Amino acid sequence: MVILLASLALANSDIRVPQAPPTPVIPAETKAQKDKRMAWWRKSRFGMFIHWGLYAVPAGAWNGKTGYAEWIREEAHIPVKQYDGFMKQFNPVKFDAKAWAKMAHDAGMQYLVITSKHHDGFNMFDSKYTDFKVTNTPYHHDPIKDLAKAVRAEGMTFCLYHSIMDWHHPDYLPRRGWEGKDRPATGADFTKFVQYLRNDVRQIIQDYKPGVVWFDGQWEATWKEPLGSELYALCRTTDPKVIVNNRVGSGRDRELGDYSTPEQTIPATGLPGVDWETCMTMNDHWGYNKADHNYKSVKVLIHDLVDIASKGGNFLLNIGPKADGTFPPEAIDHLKGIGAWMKVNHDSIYDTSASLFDSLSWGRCTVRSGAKNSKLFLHVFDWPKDGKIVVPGVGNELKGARILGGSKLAAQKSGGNVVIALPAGSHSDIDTVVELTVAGKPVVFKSPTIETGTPGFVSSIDVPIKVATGMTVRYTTDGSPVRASSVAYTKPIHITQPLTISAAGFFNGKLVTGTVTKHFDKLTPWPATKTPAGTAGLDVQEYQGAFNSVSEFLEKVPSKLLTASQVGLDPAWKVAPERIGRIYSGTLVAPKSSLYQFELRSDDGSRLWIDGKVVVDNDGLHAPADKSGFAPLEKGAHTIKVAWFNNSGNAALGLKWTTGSSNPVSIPTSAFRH
Ligand code: FHN
Repeated sequence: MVILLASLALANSDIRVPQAPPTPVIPAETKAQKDKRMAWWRKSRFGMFIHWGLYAVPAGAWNGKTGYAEWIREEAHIPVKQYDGFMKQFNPVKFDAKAWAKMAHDAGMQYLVITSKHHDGFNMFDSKYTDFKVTNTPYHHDPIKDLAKAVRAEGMTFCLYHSIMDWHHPDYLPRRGWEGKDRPATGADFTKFVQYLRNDVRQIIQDYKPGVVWFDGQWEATWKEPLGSELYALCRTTDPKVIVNNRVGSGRDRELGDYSTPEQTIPATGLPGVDWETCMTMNDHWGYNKADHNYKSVKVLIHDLVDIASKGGNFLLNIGPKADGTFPPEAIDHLKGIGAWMKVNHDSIYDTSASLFDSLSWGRCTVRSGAKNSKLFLHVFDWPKDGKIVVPGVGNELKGARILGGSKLAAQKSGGNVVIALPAGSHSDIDTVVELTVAGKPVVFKSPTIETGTPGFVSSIDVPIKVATGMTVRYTTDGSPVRASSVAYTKPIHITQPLTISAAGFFNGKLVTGTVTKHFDKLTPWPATKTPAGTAGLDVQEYQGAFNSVSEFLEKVPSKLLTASQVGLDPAWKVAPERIGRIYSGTLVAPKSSLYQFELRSDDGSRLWIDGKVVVDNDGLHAPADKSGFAPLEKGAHTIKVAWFNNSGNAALGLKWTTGSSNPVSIPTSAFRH
């Protein structure tokens, strides 16, 4: 009997006697308390992400393929015992925690997030709850402990990434779809896994005191509420100061955690009102891939950092170290390049907030607001040809301007703008930062926006102008400058002849914004043909195949011919059809002569022709997305063709139209004839 128990224990090396502490409750917190807890993180703006684990041993290569990284066990279907064999090879003798911390610090990073456990389940720290850990490799040390000390010695905050999904623990469910007999789920008890996860997380917080616990792998069906809330509560009750990202919860139930984590993307307008951090790889992989030399340039990485900061976010930039404990040489080089720029310009990043301008033609803006003085950091990406940058709508008194690390500059008000002459001679081809100091908290008057995307009109158009509250917008329609004596905007401007609208904002009778202009042409409608007798609906040619673009089947022979009442998914389809292409064709009857806006929605790609001209191109492999285009049509019949395909996964197809500023609506079936 004793032998049997011993062998059972060895077989399940992850199992420890799980303690079952009471379910923690999320501690109450006022806004002021949360602001205090988040303060260091919000000021930091820039951190290093590190994905390091057993997957660095194969370094992305397996069975002749070289495109893998931290997902290699799943993607290459490596049986768990074979993958565990990498433990015997993991011996990062060149690992130098101080060197890693110094490289991060010198690059201008303020915090560092490293994987304590990724999806493969391997603990990169000395866990008390599993033998599948780094201290059981030939290395024997705990690199997390060493790195935590080194990072703090550099004055940075040490943080940990911990995956909820676990491809190793015998009680984690679901198994990988391909694992079958290799790892049967028989006897797996997910509640025991949850206890293991909680024990491990409590240990990493207690032993390493991370500033952030960065959860991930939260998307599988077994991880559902209240597990996320309870894990968040466990973190916050274990260390009330700890910050937890939003991937602690499945996201299906509600946004849990303290900040959002867009990945490999920068939200177009940031995420106003919430804390957020974009995480991004330097090349194409999170974990080390020895074949991946496709690194973004230092210029792109600095522009990403500035763009993110100008939208009020943090940038978490990833390194995937090698199995020997060194950074890839390209990563080292890029960190140095970023560090050289940060050495001069870090004041325009740390402790700044989002730009107050909608857009700036020459670059970005970050802001440090103060009661007495405020600083607008003007990031000049594109050096203006006339050597001047125009900053629209600044309402403050100007206190001075200078180039960070350089000379003073002359800044002057011109109408509602500030114009700053930049020095002649050489300048950074990445980002020259002008520090503009203004009196008091920054006041920026948003320029009015001419709210129509149409290129013109057929008979007439009513042009709305969006006005920021408290301002008066005045405009001209003859291209002349806008003055305090110009006409005040009170309702959409009705135009029947080609002209240019110029508009600007006034406050207390003074011009306080830049001037926006838009020209409207009178368009000749595409001639209609006589509406054919035909019947309602469209002809459809259907094609089979895994397409990546509509152009792959346009000239092909269709596998099926049918008809459809409109441009859209077949109502008979209960599930999204895959590996399919279609061409809908026939006549579209325009009820009046006008400029038509068409909105084409599709997943995957699509394209719309009217009278043989491409009006909307929404081609390519993508999730459901809308694209619009315009066509001036005479009343009557026009030819229409829509090509669409779905490669795999979800599908979507729809076509809407409008002739004015109202939202597009589905085209009635009566408008189609074939
Ligand atoms: O699956 C992981 C992936 O390996 C990597 O860790 C990224 C980084 O945020 N997160 C998941 C993919 O979203």
